[in-house]
Amino acid sequence: MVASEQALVTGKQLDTLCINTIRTLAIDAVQQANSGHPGAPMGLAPVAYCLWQEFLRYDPADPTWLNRDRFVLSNGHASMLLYAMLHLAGVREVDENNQVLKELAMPMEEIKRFRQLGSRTPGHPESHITTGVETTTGPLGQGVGNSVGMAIAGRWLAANFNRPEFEVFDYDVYAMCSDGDLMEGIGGEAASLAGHLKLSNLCWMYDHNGITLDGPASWSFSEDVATRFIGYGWNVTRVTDANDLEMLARAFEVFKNTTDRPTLIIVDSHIGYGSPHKQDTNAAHGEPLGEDEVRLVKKFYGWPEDAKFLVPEGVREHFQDGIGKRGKEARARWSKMFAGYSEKYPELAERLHLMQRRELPAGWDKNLPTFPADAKGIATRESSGKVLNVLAQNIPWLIGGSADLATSNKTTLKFEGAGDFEAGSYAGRNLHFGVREHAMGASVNGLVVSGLRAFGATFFNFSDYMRASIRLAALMEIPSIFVFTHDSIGVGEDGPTHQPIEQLASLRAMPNLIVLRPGDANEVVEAWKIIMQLQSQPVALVLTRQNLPTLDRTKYAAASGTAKGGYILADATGGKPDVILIGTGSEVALCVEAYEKLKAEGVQARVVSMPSWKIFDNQDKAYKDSVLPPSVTARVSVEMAATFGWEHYVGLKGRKIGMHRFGASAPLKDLLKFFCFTTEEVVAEARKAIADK
Ligand SMILES: Cc1ncc(C[n+]2csc(CCOP(=O)(O)OP(=O)(O)O)c2C)c(N)n1
Ligand SMILES: [Mg+2]
Repeated sequence: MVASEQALVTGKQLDTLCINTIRTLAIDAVQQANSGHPGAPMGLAPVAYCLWQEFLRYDPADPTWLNRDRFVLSNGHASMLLYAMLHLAGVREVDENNQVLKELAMPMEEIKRFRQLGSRTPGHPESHITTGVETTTGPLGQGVGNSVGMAIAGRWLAANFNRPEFEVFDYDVYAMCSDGDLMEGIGGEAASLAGHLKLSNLCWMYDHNGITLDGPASWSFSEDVATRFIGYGWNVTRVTDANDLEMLARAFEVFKNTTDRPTLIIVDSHIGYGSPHKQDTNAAHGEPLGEDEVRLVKKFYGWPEDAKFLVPEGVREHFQDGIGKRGKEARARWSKMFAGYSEKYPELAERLHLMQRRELPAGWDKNLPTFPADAKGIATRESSGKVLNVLAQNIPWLIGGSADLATSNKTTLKFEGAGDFEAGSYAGRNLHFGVREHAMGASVNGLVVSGLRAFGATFFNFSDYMRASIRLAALMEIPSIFVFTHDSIGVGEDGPTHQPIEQLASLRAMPNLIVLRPGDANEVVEAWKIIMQLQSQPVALVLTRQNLPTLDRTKYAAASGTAKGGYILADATGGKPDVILIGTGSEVALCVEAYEKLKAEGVQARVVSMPSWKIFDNQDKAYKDSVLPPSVTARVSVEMAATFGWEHYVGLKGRKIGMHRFGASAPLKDLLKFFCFTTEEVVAEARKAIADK
């Protein structure tokens, strides 16, 4: 054997050693936790190894590097695969101030604490917990959805920040996914959007292992995925053996050389590779192997059977020589270039700095409108559109779009230079998500984790279609903006299919999501001010289709009270009400009308506008008691939605005017009468509340 052949063999042995280290770390962690999925990491270890070691442009010494390639594990149940990679690559920890620390993001102790309380190794990857996890995955399809937003962000950043001789952004986005990801509707929506936009910086690696949780994939999944993706406009290539590193490398080369479309790499793999039990496609696989089988598998890998959490000598060093060295050099080149860029374009560099810290530019709130009192008024979707257009001019990285309802949602950015984001023309600020609410939600999250402030809009009723993505934004602690218009039976003739009822209550139940339903145009301005200052909470901004009076703020309290979530809008003389009317959104004006009528009849009422329960709940007790004094038990809530939860504010004896059934198709004025959203009704309920107390 000549020397070069010898080196090749040793190299291959080292590759195998590294791959088996990934596998056995996953096996041991799952076994120790007695919970988790070892099979997918065992099958996919060579794919992750080849990608990270040969292609992924990532410096483990700086996981915050702006131009790093992104890796998404959409099949989040294979979380140990990602944790093993983070450990072996030696990725460093980043603190809450975005400072890179000396310590490892994924020390061995954390792998040993897989799935334990307070560990950095939760069952599914959570980006707010673990450095190096780019986005939270687990609900299948979300990760691939995020990856489209990340790829859009990559293209947008390049189009807006790159300058001749300064290629600040040219990163790629890799997403690993499974049968489940591609069965889920969101996966299809996201792939369709990515194909349409010709996002050639996007690569999905599909773990084609022929098995899902219940049994063979063929029980439920038989379409020709390759043909489907070709139909979406993707480049499709295939690796017929997940263990063939050369074939894998060729596939990644194909991706790198494809400049006009996203790439899908279909990888034929064996779940639980090396395990006699796991290769039986009828076997269940979302569980630990069991001690006996762990031994058998380790024997198959040529591994010491008793060793646990073993990282053989040379493995970490090999990663350092591969991804470590490549990443370090790439980042050093980039940093040098970026230093020159910062000198030549200090304003752009500063922008990137602000974006990374989720801060706002100076003057972000300048030129915001104030709306004069107007009885006829303006729909909150309309005033929101005006405010959004001002903010987007002040904040150059505020971008977004609608799921084919921009004209209705009033979210189009119309100022000069706003432009559209289209295939091949990636600088524009208006995204067109098409009728794909779920992929929109996931893409918005992908944009936000990439440093942009992004919004997605649709009818409030269709928030249900993207709820899983909203939930992940809340869990990830990212400030995604979801704009929902047509927020009640106020939709009118479109009828109950389009009239939200339970959406407010259900979104209010979601932890860390801010729900804001402003009551007039000036509350809309205040709502947007709150939204833009959020750094770790997503928002659902809930707006009307129909006009609402713009309240006279010289007569009633200032709209700035919105910042407290709920505030006294109109009060009884001496601040001693007999009854409190609480409304949100379109029902605030109704409460005010009832208040005036009660006042004329000599009844002391107070109106509380409560655009956000959560923000109100976060105020101190003294403030809350001043708005809703415990001694005043005669209370009425008014909201054109399910009343679920209002007892928290009106008390068990309080009265709740709301919707107790689905709506109906009719002109708005008929619906208001039919469902009792009239001044007379509110007055009558207020009187009953006083009588009941
Ligand atoms: C939206 C969603 N539904 C269901 C699950 C539960 N689940 C976890 S893995 C899995 C399917 C496993 O099959 P596949 O996607 O092919 O992954 P593999 O087992 O091959 O790794 C399911 C249904 C989930 N994580 N997300
Ligand atoms: Mg599968």
